[in-house]
Amino acid sequence: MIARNFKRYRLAALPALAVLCQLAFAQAPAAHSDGTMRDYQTAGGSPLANVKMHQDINPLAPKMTEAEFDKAKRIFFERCAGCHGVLRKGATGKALTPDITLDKGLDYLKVFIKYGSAGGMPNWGTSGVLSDDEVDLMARYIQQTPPAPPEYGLKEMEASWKVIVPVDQRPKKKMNNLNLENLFSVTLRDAGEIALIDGDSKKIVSILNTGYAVHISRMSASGRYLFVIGRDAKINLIDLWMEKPDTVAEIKVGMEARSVESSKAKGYEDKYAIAGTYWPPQFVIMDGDTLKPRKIVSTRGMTVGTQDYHPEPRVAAIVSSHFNPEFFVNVKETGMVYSVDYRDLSNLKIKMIEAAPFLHDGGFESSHRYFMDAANASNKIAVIDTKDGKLTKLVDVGKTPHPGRGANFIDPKFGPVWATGHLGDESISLIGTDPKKNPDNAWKVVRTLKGLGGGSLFLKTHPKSKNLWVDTTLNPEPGVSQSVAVWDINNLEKGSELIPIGEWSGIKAGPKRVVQPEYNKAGDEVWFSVWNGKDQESAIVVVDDKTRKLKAVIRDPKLVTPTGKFNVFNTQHDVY
Ligand code: DHE
Repeated sequence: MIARNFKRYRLAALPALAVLCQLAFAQAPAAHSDGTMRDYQTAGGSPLANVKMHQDINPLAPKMTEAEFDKAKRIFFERCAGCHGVLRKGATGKALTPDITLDKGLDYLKVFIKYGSAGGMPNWGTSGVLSDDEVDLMARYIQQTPPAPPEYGLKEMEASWKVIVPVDQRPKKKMNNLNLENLFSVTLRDAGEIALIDGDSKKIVSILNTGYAVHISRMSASGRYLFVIGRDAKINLIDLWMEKPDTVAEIKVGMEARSVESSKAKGYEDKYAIAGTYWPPQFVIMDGDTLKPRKIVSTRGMTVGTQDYHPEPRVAAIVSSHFNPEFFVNVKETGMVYSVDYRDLSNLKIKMIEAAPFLHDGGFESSHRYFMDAANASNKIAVIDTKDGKLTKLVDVGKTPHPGRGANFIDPKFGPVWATGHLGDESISLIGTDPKKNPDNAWKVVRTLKGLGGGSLFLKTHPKSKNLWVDTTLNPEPGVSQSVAVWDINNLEKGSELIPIGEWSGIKAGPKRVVQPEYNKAGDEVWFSVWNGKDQESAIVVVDDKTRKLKAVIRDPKLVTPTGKFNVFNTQHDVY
């Protein structure tokens, strides 16, 4: 019965996207069986009698073997911690501590895990990611006292740190014939690799091993070094000047991470790198050419507004100021942006800028002065002035903004704008960004476009383009998630055109979710990932930006689950 009720709430089957859950436990079914839980806990004659059991300090926690506990712990950290937090105290997903979960009971939890919810909890069971046994395992696991993962400090970082090619043995000049400025670093998510693809020939130059479920790539100021970070917090430093670009140093900076960036201020080009971790909640500043860890800073502290202590404020996006020798670090749960002055690491100066929880992703507006920073569950964009180091404005936008780095263009009516799409609704908010010449429009939503639907992850344009491209990767409708919408920025009233990128890929099977537009250096091509399951074929579809017609399809068995694509020049110079 409960199961039937839940079917109407469930999300469509989007297995690989399930990591992007937003709000777990949003819709609560009333019934659950205390009896089931009791029977479960007191079951006699169990075949587990001789098996080593996990000991929970709470006697009400359902029984688990040690092996089950370890397996569930691994699944939790891989699939669930991203939304519910490592300590299960809640983040973008609801808290899952035993005081809550024991009360909900096993049946309730199983249904929720299996079918998901309209609030954004993925349907782990019906999408085929978890078997019924695993759903049962996870429902028992989240009633246990959360195991605290270990801390991870300088000793652990240094133990993992490897300089594979010392600086003095690296090339003194570029040793290959690649057009580096038009090279793309492509995340091969489930392979734990990146593909370097030549933007001119569309050929794969090489595939490099990186961290687990690799997440983003960022460029050093000079355009020589590429930084890639995995969810396991492993960073690869890749030297693009080598005859065959390869990893020259690596380090693991924690247990779970999403962000890496490098110093871009004048006089500090390529000097430092910074990485933020989800666990432990901290960031580390490293030498830019070797990744030697220099300074670790914890982000545990008080939340903005209520000033309650948060034990696990994760580090999300980090941007590097173009004005001052400073990094701007999103401390997600406390809703603070730290501006970290890296001039003197021994006497580190950090300014804590109050924004709003839960800070996730964002990018610069076109002058590169203001960091447009999405506080996703607050439905706000925090405008951070990176020159003066303060909050300029909190702008209300649609439900759960998710801009990636956003899109900058000139709105014919309102002047320069920066745009974000939303996970939670179909709107695209355009915010005025020119306080000097268009002060009346600055830091306001001046226009709202109607996209294809909710579930948008990324949008993009280019200074040379007249198009705004918006994906809807997480939309439950396959026709929508496999397409993108494109607007003429000089005629926004006309509405969007739907481009069937998934179909254009020529791939027949699979969910073919289309994700993340990215331009080439010239700004005349836009690349999309057609993201299929790990064992299915995926592709990259290249569209001629002017004609909006198909230009090329990159298909190769080595392109396993391509997602993010990072053009070297655009990433290096924050062009988007
Ligand atoms: Fe991302 C950027 C966190 C799931 C693809 N992602 C980011 C950033 C953060 C983040 C904090 C900003 C980094 C920066 O700018 O320094 N992402 C998270 C999560 O916590 C989340 C929701 C869940 C998780 O378990 O990781 C998550 N992200 C995903 C995906 O499932 C995506 C779609 C596919 C994938 O490759 O894993 C995905 N995230 C991306 C991409 C960017 C990104 C492509 C960079 C966008 C850009 O243009 O800069």
